[in-house]
Amino acid sequence: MNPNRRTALTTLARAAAAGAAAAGALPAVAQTAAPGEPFKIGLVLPMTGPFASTGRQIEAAARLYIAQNGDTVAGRKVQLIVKDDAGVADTTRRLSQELVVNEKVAVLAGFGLTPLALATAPIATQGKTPMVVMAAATSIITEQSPYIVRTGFTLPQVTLGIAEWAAKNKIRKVVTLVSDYGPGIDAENTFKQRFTLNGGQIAAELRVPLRNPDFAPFLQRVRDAQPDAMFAFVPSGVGSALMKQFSERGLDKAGIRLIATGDVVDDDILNDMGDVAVGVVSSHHYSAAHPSPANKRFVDAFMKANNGMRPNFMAVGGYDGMRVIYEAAKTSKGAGGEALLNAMKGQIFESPRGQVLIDAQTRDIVQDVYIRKVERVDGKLWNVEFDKMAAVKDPGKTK
Ligand code: VNL
Repeated sequence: MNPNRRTALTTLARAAAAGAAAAGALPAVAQTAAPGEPFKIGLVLPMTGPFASTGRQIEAAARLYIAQNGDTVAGRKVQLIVKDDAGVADTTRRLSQELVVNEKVAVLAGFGLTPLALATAPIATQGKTPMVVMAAATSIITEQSPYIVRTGFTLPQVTLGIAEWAAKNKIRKVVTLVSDYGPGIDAENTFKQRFTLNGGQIAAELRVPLRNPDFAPFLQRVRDAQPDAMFAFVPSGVGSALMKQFSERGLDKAGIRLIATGDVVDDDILNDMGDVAVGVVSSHHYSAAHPSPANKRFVDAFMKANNGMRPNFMAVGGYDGMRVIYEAAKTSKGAGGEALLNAMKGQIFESPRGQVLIDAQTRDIVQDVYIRKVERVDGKLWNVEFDKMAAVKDPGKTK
């Protein structure tokens, strides 16, 4: 038996035991909807505002999943309720509360950014409602409620790969530049730890505001430090602005390489970045160019259903999140609450990104992380995978 699968199965068995113990400890709640009532999924996303691309990708993926797998599960009609939080945490929390209290959703899902997920965690706990985090990627999120399950990724998980790659590829001195909030700090810390452990040197650590960032003064500082490379993390959608300024300020001409997490060379915007992106090496859990039949089917169907829009890693987090919800609903026979949550734990399946596991102890995703390089293939830019770290857990969880 493949060792990953063995670990996964052991984990699964332990989860079953943990689930049984937890069920005894918690007060019973009426979570079983009467037959004939819809199975409601509350999808809370930034559909407007600076992070609307994340909402657009996840909603499209959720709708694709339903179109492909049917709109009934466990004999109940699936009702997807999409709410726009515009990327504002107070709004996310209010909308989630309404979904739980008024709509009596079986599950909350979405959560485009870390502050939005953190604001909602107490609602999941109080409402005993499973909360599937499809996008937000700061390590600590899953620890904020026992009802949270994550189907996206974490920044420490995907940053290890590029830190290792850099140290092995003649990059000695690096400046880090990250968005100044949870996932950026996670990326900065992980990169620094792993890169210096392998003999690398960090010349400066720069943190750029999340909202309306002006990269110019920061890039000037990078230039002045004359590193071999700049390591960057910015959230999905923001990479184009960073990339443009990087070349306008002449950093590439000054011989400074750009290395990053895959968020920077996001498939949603990569093809419009132009030649400056060619050659950028990054590490991430998903590339639309991932060469598997399952991914090819996913990318083709997604593009066909969405006017040629290419799916990015957010779409995959949303698509797999729906899969986790559907399969759990089948196991729980349409019941919500604890039964639905427990049936999410330990799921193992082939995602468009490759094999994944929802770790039953941490409720976080375990997955392969790929090292990729931007290349022009048939006139289009793609993140072409050339190496991988297998079955990576969020290293943040071992602290
Ligand atoms: C987060 C992390 C958001 C990575 C992202 O894009 C991202 C987050 C909106 O946790 O806030 O690419």
